[in-house]
Formats: sequence, C-alpha cells, structure tokens
Amino acid sequence: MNAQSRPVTLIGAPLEEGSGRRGAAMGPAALRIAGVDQTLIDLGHDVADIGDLCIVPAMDLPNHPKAHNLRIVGAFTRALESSVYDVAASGRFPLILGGDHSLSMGSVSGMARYAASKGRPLFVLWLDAHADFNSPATSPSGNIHGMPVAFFCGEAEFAEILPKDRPFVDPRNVFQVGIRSVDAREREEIHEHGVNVFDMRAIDEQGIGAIMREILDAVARTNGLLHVSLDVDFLDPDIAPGVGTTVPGGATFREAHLVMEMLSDSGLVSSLDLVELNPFLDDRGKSARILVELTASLFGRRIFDRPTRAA
Ligand code: HAR
Ligand code: MN
Ligand code: MN
Ligand code: MN
Repeated sequence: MNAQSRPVTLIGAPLEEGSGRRGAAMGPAALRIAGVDQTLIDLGHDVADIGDLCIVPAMDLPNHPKAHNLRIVGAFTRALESSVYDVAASGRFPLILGGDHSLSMGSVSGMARYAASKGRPLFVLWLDAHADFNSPATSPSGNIHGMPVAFFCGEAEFAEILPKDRPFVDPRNVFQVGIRSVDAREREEIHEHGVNVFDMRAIDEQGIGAIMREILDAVARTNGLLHVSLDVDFLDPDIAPGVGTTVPGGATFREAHLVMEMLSDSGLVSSLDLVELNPFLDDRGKSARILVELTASLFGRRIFDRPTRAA
C-alpha cells in the first residue's frame, strides 16, 4: 500500500460565482462539518487548515459579457494559483475545498507552475459529468465553471487573469472520466486538442479498473505529477444530489471508490480539488459525506490490503 504520505494542507475556496446559481460557497463549510480534517488525521496524516481564501474582486479585469463574474472568479484564480503553488513548494499536499469548478483555473495553474519548477509533466484526472472545455466564445451559458480545462490548457485566454507565459497543461495529459454532457462546439475543441475522454460508455464497456490502470501507467511512465479534480456530478445524482448540475447515469459509489483506492496505491497524486458541492441542494449532508469517504480512500483507508501488483 502506498497512501499519499506528504502532510496535507486544506485550502477553502468558497467560490460560487463561476456557476449559474448560489450555494457552492457553502461547500468548504459542509466538507469541514462532514469531518474532512479529522478523517485524515485519524488515518495518520499531518493536516493543516489554512481556512478560506478571502478575496476582493479584481477590478483590473473587465466585466465580460460572456464570462460571468470574471472579476470575482479571476481574483480567486490568482489567490488559489499562488496559494496552491506555495503549499506544494513547501512539500505539502494541497487539498482544495470548493467551491464551484472554476476554482480549478487557479489550483491546476498553481500545480502546473510547481511541476514546471521540478521539470516534471503535470497530468490532470478530471472526474466529471462535464468536459469543462468551453471558452467565452463557445460557452452556451457564459458560466466560467464550464471553462477551466480550456483555461489551464492555454486555450481560453479571456483576460489578463494570470500571465500568458505561465506553464500550461498539455491537453494530451488531461484524462476526463465519467463524461456524459458535452456541448457541440466544446466537443470539437476536445477532439482538436487531444484531450483523453473516457465517457460513461467507456466505463461500461472497459470497466473503471482498466481505465485507471491506463491513466496511472501514463503518469508513471513519464515521472509525472497527477492533479485530481473531483466534481460531485461525476457521481450519480441518486447517491450525490448536492450539486447544481446533476446529469443522470453517473458513476456508482463502487466505481468512484475503486478510482480512489487505485489512486492511493499509485502514490502518484500530488493535489486534489473537491468541487461543485452545493449544500443548499444536498440531502442531509449525504453528498458532503460521500466526498469525505472518497477522500479517505485516496488517503489510504482500506477494507483489506492487497498484495502489490507485479510491475
Ligand atoms: N457545459 C455547460 C456550460 O458550459 C455546463 C457546464 C457545467 N459545468 C459544471 N461543471 N457543472 O462540470 O455551461
Ligand atoms: Mn466540472
Ligand atoms: Mn460537472
Ligand atoms: Mn482551440
């Protein structure tokens, strides 16, 4: 067993302005109430909680007609980019408590800068119903939480949020799993840029275990770092209703659980986002608790240990 062994720093990102509705700003509080810190401590980890980011809107950014609340999302992006980079550079594991998925513009950009400083490639595992590869030009909604992947791959530059010469993620190092809702122009962009997509059909046909082995082998082969971004709507809405954008036919608890166990065994994960939890829509804390359960599996909770797989 090779659980993530670095000390963990929790970073709260109470951001909801990237989504089309209110409520995700309560996500960090709900995850703390569900016991994310104590769960990791009980597993033997050193855990620090630096609290919630507190931002003021970035007034140097424009009001963009096709990127709603750009000044707030942009300010969170800057704050998270630097906070995540600093935490990783201090030898700790950044665990970001969201907040809507636009926060990954900052968290992944921070990890991309950290990986570049180490001369290692950054891979991203995107566990989501949505591909989040829109840009203001392609988005049907103008909601920035549908754009973060295009942003950190350098494909959606809509203002001077971060320096344009920052390290980007190679779209071919992005692995999206659980996808079942993609917009027409977004689909073209994904193909054009070589993002690796495992949609629900791929999970049904190949099984989640085979898909995860393929992804983990790609990361291990190149000595990469792996950032995991877990959107609540990756899960089926029956088990995780606390999210604004439910899509039927999502991952089961068992599939998500195996993803986390295999990630844990790999020892390759460098950082984690827990995003899109909307406690206002949840059913008595059910979705918050599932996120904490899955996080525990990533950090080494086991039913029984397994013999390590032959190389
Ligand atoms: N694709 C749609 C849009 O761009 C919906 C995006 C919803 N995104 C999330 N995160 N909920 O995955 O508006
Ligand atoms: Mn998402
Ligand atoms: Mn989603
Ligand atoms: Mn393009």
